[in-house]
Amino acid sequence: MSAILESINTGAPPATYGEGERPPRGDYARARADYTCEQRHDAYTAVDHALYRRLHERQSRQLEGLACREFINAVAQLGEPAQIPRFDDVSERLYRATQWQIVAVPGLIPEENFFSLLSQRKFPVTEWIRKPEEFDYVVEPDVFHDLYGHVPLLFNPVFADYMQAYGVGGLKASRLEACEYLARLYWYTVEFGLIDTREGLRAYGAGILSSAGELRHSITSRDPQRVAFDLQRLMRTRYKIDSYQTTYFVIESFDQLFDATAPDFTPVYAEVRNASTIEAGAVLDDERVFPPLQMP
Ligand code: HBI
Ligand code: FE
Repeated sequence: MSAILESINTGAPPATYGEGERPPRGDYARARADYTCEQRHDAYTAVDHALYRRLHERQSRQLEGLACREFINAVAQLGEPAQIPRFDDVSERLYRATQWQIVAVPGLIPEENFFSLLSQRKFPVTEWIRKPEEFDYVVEPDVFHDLYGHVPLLFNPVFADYMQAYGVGGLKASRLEACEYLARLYWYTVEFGLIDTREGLRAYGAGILSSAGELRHSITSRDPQRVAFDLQRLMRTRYKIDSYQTTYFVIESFDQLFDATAPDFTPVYAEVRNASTIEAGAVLDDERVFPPLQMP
């Protein structure tokens, strides 16, 4: 877990931060007990709005043939990118579609609070936006990553139910000391998941869909391994937080993802605990791997 998240989870800033890491951004003093806060829309500057628009337009130009259809169909629900959307406006449309809403948070929040919000069909969206010099990469999730990367798929009923089930599972995992396994599940599905469609491989993970470079890389590069989704195998697999992924897990459908995570995880945690950890980028003998997509 990153030092930033560590500091938020324990409430005390760690003695030292990894290089490039610094105290969490965002104004936590304004947050309520559940870590939500008001979106101060008037506080955004013209530079912030222009940056959001540039990020949105750059990403939207390259979705066709790389992002899953469900994502492409729902991006327009965020509203025109002329400025950073008002979360309440997006929530109105989202609630009508899948009874989800988005809530503003100052940044990364403790896992318990994160799981609790998801279990209530509330998606936490970071209020602040990166600086122009962070156009290509920002260490912590900002409003563009959370809003553009995560929110469109919450308009898909099956994925929306998966996200709530994930939150419910997370609250149980906290008691079972299995947050690390659930963090891997979040990472390899919600953040960096791929889906196999009739038209070929497509991205559905927010970390890919909000990244200028990783979207094409995840689908067409020969470097990473693309492995068929298997819950236990996934939970055994480490991930990298500061470079493109070397392993992606591929689902057949959002139904498969939801069904795989519907049963109680306790037996799965026991199997994972007794099995060896798998390094990112490794391929096991008998597993199905997917070739990269040949782009025209
Ligand atoms: N907080 N705001 C926010 N957004 C996240 O994506 C997030 C978080 N806290 C914890 C967390 N993600 C990860 O530990 C998940 O794997 C639970
Ligand atoms: Fe995210």
